[in-house]
Amino acid sequence: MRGRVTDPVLPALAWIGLGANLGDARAALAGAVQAMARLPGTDVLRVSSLYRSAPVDATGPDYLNAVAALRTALAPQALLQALQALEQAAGRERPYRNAPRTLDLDVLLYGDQSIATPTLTVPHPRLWERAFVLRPLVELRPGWATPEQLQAVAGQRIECLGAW
Ligand code: A4P
Ligand code: MG
Repeated sequence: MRGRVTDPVLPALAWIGLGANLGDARAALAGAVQAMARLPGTDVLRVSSLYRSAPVDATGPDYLNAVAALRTALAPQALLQALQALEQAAGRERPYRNAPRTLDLDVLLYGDQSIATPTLTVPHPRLWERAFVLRPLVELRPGWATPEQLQAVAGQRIECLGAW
């Protein structure tokens, strides 16, 4: 039977944004990469360099950020739930919006899907406003963002720390 046209082709290529600015952020991000590789039907294909970035629309310590490319047989909502379980396991608390966090895992892109549900919006709606997303994404996918898009976030402080 033919699927609906909106059904994703599985496995799909999903791009995940990783961030943390509480506790041992580097260990949290490295642990998340290992944990994502253990998710059902999921391979971690590539991981960007580690980046240190100033909080955007937020307060608190500098963040560590990175982007990972997954090949996954998890459907988008199942992937989101799996990532949220990893956030919880890392001690994530949500006292207020954009609060400092031990681990944040956002679905940036999922294949070529556009998803707008109450719990999942893909592409991530603030992706293009954030150097901490665009810089590592473009490291893995050169040319994915236009020079104008990169210029728009050039005022945000971010430093590539290189290999993990
Ligand atoms: N949700 C909807 N779409 C998605 C998606 N594509 N991926 C829903 C993940 N979650 C998605 O998320 C809140 C709700 O968004 C979830 O229940 C989910 O159903 P959350 O993880 O509890 O909170 P959040 O990540 O703070 O929310 P949000 O709105 O994604 O925050 P932003 O806009 O990503 O901002 N500065 C630096 N330098 N580095 C950072 O990593 N992060 C933020 C968070 C702010 N400033 C930052 C950084
Ligand atoms: Mg999040």
